[in-house]
Amino acid sequence: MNRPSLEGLRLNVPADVQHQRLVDWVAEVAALTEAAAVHWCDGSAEEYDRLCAQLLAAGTMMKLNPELRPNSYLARSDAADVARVEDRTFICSANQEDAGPTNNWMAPAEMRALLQTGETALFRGAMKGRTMYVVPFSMGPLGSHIAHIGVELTDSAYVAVSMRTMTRMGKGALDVLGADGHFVPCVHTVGAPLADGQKDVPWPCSTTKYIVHYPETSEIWSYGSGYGGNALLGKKCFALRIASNMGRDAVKNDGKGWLAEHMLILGVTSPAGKQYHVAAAFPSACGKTNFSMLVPPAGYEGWKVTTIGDDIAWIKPHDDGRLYAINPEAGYFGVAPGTNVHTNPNCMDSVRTDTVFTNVGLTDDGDVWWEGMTEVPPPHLIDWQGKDWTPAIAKETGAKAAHPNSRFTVAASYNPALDSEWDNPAGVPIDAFLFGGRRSTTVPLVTQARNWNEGVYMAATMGSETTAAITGQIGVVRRDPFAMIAFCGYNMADYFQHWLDLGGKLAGEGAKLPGIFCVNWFRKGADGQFVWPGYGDNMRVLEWIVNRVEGQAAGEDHLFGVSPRYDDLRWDGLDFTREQYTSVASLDKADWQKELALHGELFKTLAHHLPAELPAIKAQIEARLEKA
Ligand code: SAT
Ligand code: MN
Repeated sequence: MNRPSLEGLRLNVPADVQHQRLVDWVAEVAALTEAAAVHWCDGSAEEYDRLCAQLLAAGTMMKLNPELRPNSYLARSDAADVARVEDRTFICSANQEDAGPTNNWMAPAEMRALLQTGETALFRGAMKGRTMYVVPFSMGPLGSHIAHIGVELTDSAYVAVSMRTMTRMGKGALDVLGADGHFVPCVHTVGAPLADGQKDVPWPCSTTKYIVHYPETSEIWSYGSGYGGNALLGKKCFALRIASNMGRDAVKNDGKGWLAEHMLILGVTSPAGKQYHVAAAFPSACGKTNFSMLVPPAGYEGWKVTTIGDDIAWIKPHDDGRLYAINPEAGYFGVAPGTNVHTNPNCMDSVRTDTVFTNVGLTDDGDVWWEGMTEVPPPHLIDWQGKDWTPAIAKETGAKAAHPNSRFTVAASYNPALDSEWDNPAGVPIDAFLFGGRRSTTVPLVTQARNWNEGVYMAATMGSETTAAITGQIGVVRRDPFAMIAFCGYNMADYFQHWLDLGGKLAGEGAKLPGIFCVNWFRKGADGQFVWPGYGDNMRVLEWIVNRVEGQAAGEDHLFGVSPRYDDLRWDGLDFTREQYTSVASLDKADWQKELALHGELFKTLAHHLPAELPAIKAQIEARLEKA
């Protein structure tokens, strides 16, 4: 095979790589970025250890006390590179209309000039002085018919080690690719080239950031950030923005297509031993990881919840008429603050060893700590910015030990609640979809849609109070349809249509569709405190949901769907009064008038392609509200 050799740069292509297109592309990007060296990742443990040692030497990571947190590291990012940058994220489809009104758009040629082809293009020379890592990965079980391969070229060793945890990375993915397999090309640079002899900083990044997707060619180009979804390109960029396009485009081939969703997947087994699968969409930092690892409360002996995935689901119709889901990821990049032995014991177990923590606090004995980990904070620690922190300092200045979007990165295999089928290439059949935002008012604890289209309406009009997972203002309600506002890689109105079409086609073939439910764990009382206990007690809602799927639970019809009355839920082991239930389950007429006006605003924004079914359902709800 032809092994191109760039002037002074060896491509170091492993002998068993047979994929000429891949090699040519690696050569092209190495030439463009003027990388100083190229390393092909094999995904081995030795390689992981070597890269971690390198990151220790560079000061990006430090080793935690091996007695307290074996084989684990703490990384601290640049203080300005701490979350996804939605205002710097672009969908560069040929026509702006295909990106739709909820995405930033730029014409592909214009963006390419800026990033790749122009004389001062940002990627030109962007990897000077750095090694370019070639990171082959599979999103989904190796060889699964639902899975897809990507290759990320990155100049960040932190990204390379994180990709090993978050995906099936290395030789296995290359083997699936073979000599001619399809892969999604993902190019990432921290955007901080090093001049000869220039000393590096612990967390290189740039103040200029571009997170760019070309849906027509399934390409991702990311510039300037080393953090999370900006840089681990298999996650939001590929598994949601590009994959949502792939799933919609597949309609042309098989008439149905598939779904790429911002959903956890869990298994729930009843005391009778029957297992159900639930896929649930919540915005970032609204408890997907906690819900996917739920431990049933006292009173629920015999029930078991197991994790298939905690963030993303790829869902495909199967010959038996059901929708099957895989988790395309292989690890968790979860929010640390608030995680503790009560809120998520399985997660605390998962991160006991072999974990990379980013932007949490460092205790004096070399362990990690974050807000909410223990009731009593340590008397002293080093905060996420490397500064002294004490409870007194925190009280005085409001300084956080851990950044609110600090994260742990750990392989799924460490999760004690991992479902035995989580790696099944065929996926698991979905019985119910849940959609939920963070709403202190208006939206009841749980509501079942009366049919598929009403469910699509619920998901499409979902709102949520913003969190620290994205840069920008926190706590303001924004519409977040399907929890996909930041992740749908094409026109949101067309995406609604895709959901409606898929349900319509499956129903037309006589399939029993999953039930669709809207949940809200976050209603607050007059005192500003959450009323619903949440976490393990969400099992009570989950029980009602699976019983509804079986046609065995009662509920009450209202303007929005069907919800349980107080006596339709089981309260064993919890002291939760009728009054408290009313305050999390009631529908207030004035609140709903305001809410429907906001639905109307969303529909106005999306008017151009909006499926007629949705305003029709809105009109029905309004008519019911009028009579209420
Ligand atoms: O940074 S990520 O996009 O990977 C995490 C999240 O916001 O859900
Ligand atoms: Mn997410």
